[in-house]
Amino acid sequence: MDKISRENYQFPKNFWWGSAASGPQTEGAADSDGKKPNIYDYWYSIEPGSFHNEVGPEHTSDFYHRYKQDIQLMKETGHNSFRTSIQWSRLIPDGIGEVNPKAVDFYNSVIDELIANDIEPFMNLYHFDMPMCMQEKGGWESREVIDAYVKFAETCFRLFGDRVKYWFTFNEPIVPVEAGYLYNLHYPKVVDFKRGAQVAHNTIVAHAKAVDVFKKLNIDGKIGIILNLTPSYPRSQEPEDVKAAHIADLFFNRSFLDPVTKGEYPKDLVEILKERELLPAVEPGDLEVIRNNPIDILGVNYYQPRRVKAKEDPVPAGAPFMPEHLFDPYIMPGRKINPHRGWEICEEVIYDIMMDIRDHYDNIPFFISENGMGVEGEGKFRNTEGFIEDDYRIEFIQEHLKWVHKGLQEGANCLGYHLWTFMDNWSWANSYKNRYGLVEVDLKNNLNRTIKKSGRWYKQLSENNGF
Ligand code: BGP
Repeated sequence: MDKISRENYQFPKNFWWGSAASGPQTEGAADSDGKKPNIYDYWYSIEPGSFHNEVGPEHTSDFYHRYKQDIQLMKETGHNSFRTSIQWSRLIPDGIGEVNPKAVDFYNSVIDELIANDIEPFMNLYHFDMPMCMQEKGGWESREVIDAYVKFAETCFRLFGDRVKYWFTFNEPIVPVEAGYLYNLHYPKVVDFKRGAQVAHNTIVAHAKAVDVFKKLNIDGKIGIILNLTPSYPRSQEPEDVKAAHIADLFFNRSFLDPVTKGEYPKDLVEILKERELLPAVEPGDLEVIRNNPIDILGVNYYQPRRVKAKEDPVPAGAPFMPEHLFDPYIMPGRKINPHRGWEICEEVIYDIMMDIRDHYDNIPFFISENGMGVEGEGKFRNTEGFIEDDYRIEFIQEHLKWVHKGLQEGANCLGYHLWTFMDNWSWANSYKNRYGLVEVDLKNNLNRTIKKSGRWYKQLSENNGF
């Protein structure tokens, strides 16, 4: 891997330094003050064993009650911006209809408290958390749910759009497709590519309609989407490997990136699906609303690349279609791995993403909306003063930021960097297994918060606007 090293790395004026989190992973109070279950609350109620150590989403980190203290900790760790999400199942507990006044109070207080502390609130509207009552109607497979989501989005814009200037319709919308409709990881655990494709298309329509409403309301702010980009690298430059990487990229990156930025699906992806009769149902007006509503700003979550090679393993006869019928995963010798998460760490890929956006996506404004390192058993790094010395996290951030810096120097339109995440939080089926925070949350001791070494370092990073 190339190495870059300079004496210091200065970032542009007003660069965003902060972190990302989500409502369902931090708020807790899952059945308090009128909130109704989302799919994770429900899934935990029927299958607690599917969650690491059987820790469910009912309390998470209790941000619902401790947000004031937490926002002070954000200040102490140098945040000038912070993303979280509004839980649909809290704001509109029945999915559609009545707005929950306690939820309005809560989100108003969070937004006001952030602003009072000079922290720009970024609000996301969907972080995998489908209200259970909407899942019962078919979730993203249902057109009724698209309409309900657009109403929910409009309600948020009207309630909070006077103060929130950065809006995001979805976080990683491909994850519910992969986890819930392809790979049997998360509820509803369907394994059916065509249904997954329908979920993907309907999500994109819901996104575009929400952007449309936002524009029509003339809100003074920007709207976008947050995508997890996992660039595909071929094993070699042999044409078959290169083609495999291109196909993987179509499925896992460009399926969402192209429609939300360029207003249309990649033609070769449509061809691949058409040939196999896997195209989702498209209603009149869908392609138009997608075409007419490109985003203002893109959030890029970057964790790991995807490495692929030409298909070698035969596909069992009659097996239902999966994208992996068109390429094989490739384990690159010598790759660097985060053993706790099993994800490759390859810092320079963040630069490749920046160049791709510059060169192929009109250099649209974007920011790194998530990047981070989950580590299990961090308690062993606690020092005698009682805080965790997570030097590996500081190094992880620095090594990525060096490449972000290079991308900026070469003209990428990157506006900031948000770490995943502010404090250790609950993470779907992994619960609290891997810790990502700048701030430790002590599950054994009243959820006490303690700033880690990385949190102290992050404050300097932000104050110096570089390192
Ligand atoms: C992203 C999600 C987050 C968070 C993060 C870390 O995909 O947006 O919600 O979970 O990944 O992943 P994990 O907690 O599964 O290790």
